[in-house]
Amino acid sequence: MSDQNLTQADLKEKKDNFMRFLMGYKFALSKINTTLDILKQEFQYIHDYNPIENVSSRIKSPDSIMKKAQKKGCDLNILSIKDQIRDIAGLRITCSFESDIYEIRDLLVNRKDIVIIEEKDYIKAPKGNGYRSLHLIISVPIYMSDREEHVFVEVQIRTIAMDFWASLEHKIYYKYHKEIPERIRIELSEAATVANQLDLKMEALHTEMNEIKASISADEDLEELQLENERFHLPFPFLNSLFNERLNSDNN
Ligand code: 0O2
Repeated sequence: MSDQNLTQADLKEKKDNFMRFLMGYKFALSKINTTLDILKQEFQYIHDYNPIENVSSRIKSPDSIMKKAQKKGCDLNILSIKDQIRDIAGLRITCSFESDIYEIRDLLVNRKDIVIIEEKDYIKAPKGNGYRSLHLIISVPIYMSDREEHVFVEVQIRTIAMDFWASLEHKIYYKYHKEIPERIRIELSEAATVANQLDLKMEALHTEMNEIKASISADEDLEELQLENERFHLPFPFLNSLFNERLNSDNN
């Protein structure tokens, strides 16, 4: 049957199939969002700190899917699109510090149900314009009423500073399709370097404060005494004098 002879019912069936196809991506995104929620709560409980500042997700519009497929020379059928357009579902995780990016990556990698298909590290090797982020293409199983499927999801993990730069760079160039003036390109790249310096500075301060906090909590542990199920406060001057006493008795 040629496309011209399609009936309203045929078109309706195609639309339904496409709708179910997109729903698969929606389910995959909810699944990862739930996974991230669990990781967030676990992390908060274990480390008393939440590395995830924000999570946003989107499904590519049919318009953008079609444009990307045409650009890539991909056939406009569901199987080819599913295989070749791997960012139909996109998820962006913004974290506090650069080291959090790799922690989150590892937490995702270690999940049995998620398979990492591709990884692009634009942090270790930033793009020429200064863009930095960690990109993963992951494969996620989803369970429809009549079948199990695996769909690709693009995950971008970045710090607040990386996100600030990328969002504004996108806005600055929005709807501009000509050659970018050299001076603006250079200044944007310099701004990316400044954002990176800010990341490094904040991470160093965070590490230093963690060390200070760890030593304080070690002191607090010293001042707590647990006898069977009862907790007592052991005043530091008292503890200190006990220590001196042992030294004195050793000296005698
Ligand atoms: P949108 O609307 O953000 O989703 P591919 O997706 O494989 O065809 P590519 O370039 O190999 O294309 O993928 P890559 O490098 O993983 O980058 C894809 C996405 O990363 C982009 O999505 C952007 O979201 C982001 N990105 C990559 N480079 C830049 C950059 O220089 N500046 C900014 N602001 N974002 C960038 P799309 O396709 O643009 O669309």
